[in-house]
Amino acid sequence: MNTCKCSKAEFGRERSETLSAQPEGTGLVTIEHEPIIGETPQATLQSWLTPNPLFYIRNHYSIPESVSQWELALDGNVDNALSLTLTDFRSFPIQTLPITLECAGNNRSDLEPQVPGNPFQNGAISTAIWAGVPLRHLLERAGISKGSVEVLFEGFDIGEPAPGEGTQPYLRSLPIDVATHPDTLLAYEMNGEPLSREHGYPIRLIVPGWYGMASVKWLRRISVLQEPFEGFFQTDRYIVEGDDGEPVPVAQMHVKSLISWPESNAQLSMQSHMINGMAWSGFAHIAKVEISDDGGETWHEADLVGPRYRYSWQQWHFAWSPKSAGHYTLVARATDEDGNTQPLETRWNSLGYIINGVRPVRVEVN
Ligand SMILES: Nc1nc2c(c(=O)[nH]1)N[C@H]1C(S)=C(S)[C@@H](COP(=O)(O)O)O[C@H]1N2
Ligand SMILES: [Mo]
Repeated sequence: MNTCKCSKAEFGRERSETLSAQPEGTGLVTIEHEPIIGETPQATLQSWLTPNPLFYIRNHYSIPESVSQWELALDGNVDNALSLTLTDFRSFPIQTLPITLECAGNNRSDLEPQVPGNPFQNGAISTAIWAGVPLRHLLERAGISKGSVEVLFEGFDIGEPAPGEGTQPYLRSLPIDVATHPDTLLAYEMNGEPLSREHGYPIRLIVPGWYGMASVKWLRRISVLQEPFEGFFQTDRYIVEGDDGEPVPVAQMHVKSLISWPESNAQLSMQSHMINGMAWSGFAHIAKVEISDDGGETWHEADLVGPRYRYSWQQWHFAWSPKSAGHYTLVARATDEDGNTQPLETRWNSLGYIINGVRPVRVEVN
């Protein structure tokens, strides 16, 4: 019996047309329209790779107008300053890596008491295969001079970060050892496609393992510094208070997991269900994920499944057979190979960063 009117090939074409007809960002859960900020929908968090149109977007300023005559300056404390075109980039070595980006403010809306800032749920995280040139290759070409401590990255986007701060580009720096790490990329491709405007066309920085704020989009200038950079997004934002009250910069992603399925308030039947989700850490591979169906009283180890890479999240699943009808509180807890375990409670901080406490998912079985 042939009830389908379309051949497989036609179906494929139809699908790709639907996908490309969708402007980037429209399938996201909108947090803000201008500048555009959106998170990945819950249903898409089941996919190890995030489709480009559903990759979360976080911008501080409006997306810069399309950059004609783009050139990237590499200057500062270097032996030979460089000016690079896109054609130059095509002649450099290419490195391709699957890398998870998580916004430092992901899950901010879970904090109690509430804090200001984008009220993200758990979708300010996505994974793509990034391709580009190791930054180190260009820094070696330019030659880092003696006395250098950091590398500063400037985006083409400009605005006033807070009232009274004055108009300035998005600026972030990295310590020299992170900048020269072989996996720190100047990326121009995302899942096999050129970067879209939303995600930093033509070139962006990708700092594997770090929260998203480090991965500067729309790069215009890279400068080697002899002093630590103290700009707004380095010292006023993306810091948390340490135990001694001193500000600690936000850097690597802390160990964390999420339950992709089931969703909160799901009604489930009395049978076996495959609970699934993701786990990640900027410090090391994931060692284990544990699941509890009683809000954290007892724990059971989940199976780690799918691809296993250093900088991308780890998929996991757990076959769960509820013993009786009723309400359950499911929680997942990840541990990485450095021995870091996801805390049961997030450490509250006033700017709402590094929110990695376990997140209960309440379901009803009947
Ligand atoms: N130039 C520039 N780069 C930027 C930002 C920005 O506002 N401007 N936002 C940063 C933050 S906070 C995050 S979480 C990531 C988000 O990258 P995405 O929008 O491609 O997901 O970009 C980072 N790079
Ligand atoms: Mo972010």
